[in-house]
Amino acid sequence: MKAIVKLLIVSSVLALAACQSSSSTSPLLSAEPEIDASLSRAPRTLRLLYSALPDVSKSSLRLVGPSGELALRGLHTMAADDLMIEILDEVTPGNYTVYWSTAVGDDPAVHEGSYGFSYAP
Ligand SMILES: [Cu+2]
Repeated sequence: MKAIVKLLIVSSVLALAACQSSSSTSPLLSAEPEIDASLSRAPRTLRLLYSALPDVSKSSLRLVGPSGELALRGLHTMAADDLMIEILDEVTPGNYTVYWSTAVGDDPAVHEGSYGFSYAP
């Protein structure tokens, strides 16, 4: 009985470890505005920080808010393992989702993901 429980614990720990080391792990580390942030001031830029330098030519950012997709301009990297872009449209109160895709470092694989933040002045 106890041996079976131990075996189950060991195998689930191994499954977790395998999952964390897989290449499908998101390279996104953090963002400005922060992931899931509740903002009281409207952001004017988005900056996403990755585990290695993004390839801008393989990257895209989209920002979708309460009235649809916002116009963005000037996707670039500050050469600090980041992507950055200016928000052209007015950020009105509500919930926002940032959609990103990129390839980082020497890995040609394109990763993508999304996260949210909210703005209430
Ligand atoms: Cu910049």
